Amino acid sequence: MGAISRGYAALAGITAAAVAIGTAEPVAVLTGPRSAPLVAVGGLVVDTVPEPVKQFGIAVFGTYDKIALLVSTALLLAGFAALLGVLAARRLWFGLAGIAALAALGVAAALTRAGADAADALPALVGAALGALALRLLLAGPLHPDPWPWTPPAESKEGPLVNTPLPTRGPSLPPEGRRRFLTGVGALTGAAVVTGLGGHWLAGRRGVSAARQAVALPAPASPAPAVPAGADLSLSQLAPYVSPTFGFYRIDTALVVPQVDPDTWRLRVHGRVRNPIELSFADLLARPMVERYVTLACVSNEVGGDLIGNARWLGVPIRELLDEAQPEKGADQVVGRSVDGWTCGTPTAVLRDGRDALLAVGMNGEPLPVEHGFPVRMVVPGLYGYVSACKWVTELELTSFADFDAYWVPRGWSAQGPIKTQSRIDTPRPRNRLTAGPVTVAGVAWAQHRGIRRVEVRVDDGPWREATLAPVVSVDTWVQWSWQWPATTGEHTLQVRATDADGETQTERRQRVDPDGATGWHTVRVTVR
Ligand SMILES: Nc1nc2c(c(=O)[nH]1)N[C@H]1C(S)=C(S)[C@@H](COP(=O)(O)O)O[C@H]1N2
Ligand SMILES: [Mo]
Repeated sequence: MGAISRGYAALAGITAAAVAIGTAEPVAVLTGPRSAPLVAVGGLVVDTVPEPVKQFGIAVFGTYDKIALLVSTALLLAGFAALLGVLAARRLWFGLAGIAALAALGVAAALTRAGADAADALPALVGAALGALALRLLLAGPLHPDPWPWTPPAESKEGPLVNTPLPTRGPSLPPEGRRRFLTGVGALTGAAVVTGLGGHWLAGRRGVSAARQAVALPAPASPAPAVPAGADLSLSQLAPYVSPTFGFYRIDTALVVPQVDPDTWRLRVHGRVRNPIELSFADLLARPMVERYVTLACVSNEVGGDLIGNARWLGVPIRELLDEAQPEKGADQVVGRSVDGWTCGTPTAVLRDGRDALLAVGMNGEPLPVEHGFPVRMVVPGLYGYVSACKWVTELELTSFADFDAYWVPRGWSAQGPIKTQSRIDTPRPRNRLTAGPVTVAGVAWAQHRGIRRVEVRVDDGPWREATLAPVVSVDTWVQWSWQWPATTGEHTLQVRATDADGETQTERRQRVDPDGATGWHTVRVTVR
């Protein structure tokens, strides 16, 4: 074969990678979206990268961290594939060995995911085989731009040739050869995109949104108390008292949302119990349901952050299931385990102390949205989500804190995660145009399961002024507060602090979100003209 330019060789490598990734997708329709190589490798990265790197990623990309991860994985792969193409143009087996190494990574990633079986190796294997085929076609087969082998002219009998022509590089390839190669690249990439998107679409159709639509939630035996008039101050920049389901913050390690069929879903309550239980979704729905407003909060919420939301949850008290299962003495931890292997560890005592800890099936009057844990999740008032709010939950295992570390604990987060008292200024915001005169300062404050007694605001390190608290449904939700500020022209600093019902005022000391939640007073700088 004639030599081709590096650019062409790199293009061949990238095309082969696209074919591998794209053709793996339809295979993953059969074996599940988490076995698709890009997602499997991304998931492995999520579970294994050091915590500071992940924090950096979240800080930089915010809630787009997952897309950012997939895109950067894809870009890294493209770079590697380009290099492989260049190597393969010299020796085809270099490229094939590189593809085999990538396939091994994809297989390893797919097989080490929770609940994986041998079939999960298929997408990476099929993709790699077709990617290798594409590489061969482009670099050592009929799509090569110069398929007529260039062979050095035999030494003439008349003596050594002096002006032996050197092999031509890319630019002087026959034009019909270039056309053939580039058409091949285009066709293969097109096929990769079509199978990739098609497979992705099919996988989506195999999702559980239809099953979710079909769920008829029972009426609660114990309905939620009505939201008192005035609980919501209805200010434009202030978070509503009940957070709309669409837009409710979402935090989890799942690169693809687990699709759990309620017909095959099972919950096992097992481990250190005298009486293990197993429930189907129908069994769960047949039990008396409780409906409660509970404000969920993420330990990764920065001071002033919005990883918090209040919803009306419908579900079965976890306490009742534990009473039936009869935990053994010393089983001080209940490990909630998701279908994707994620775990959280909740103190058994907290789940049995009478608070409304729920195995929830409904959110704001509808079945749980798939990304919020359909068909069943845990909701525990007073604890951060990472130690209590297991989505797509399928097991409650009784164990002890000494015997088992849940997902985030070996990654540097505290095993115990009670929510810290916090408050936030929602209005005004730094860029608002303010004019001198009365300005409404308002926000939310929370100390779930203890309740908020007092919220205070101060301006420019002046005296603390007590804000007015709006009524709440219960101590398990946040509260809206407001204060009328007689604003004067100039730059000002607004600060807020809350005191919980135990009389404990939130500390001024700034602490990072890890290991057990941020502290400090939310501070907003504004300009009044
Ligand atoms: N299966 C699973 N459940 C999970 C998580 C997760 O990563 N996987 N994250 C937890 C965390 S850290 C939080 S804050 C809450 C967020 O719940 P939401 O996404 O419904 O707001 O879910 C919790 N439940
Ligand atoms: Mo969280």
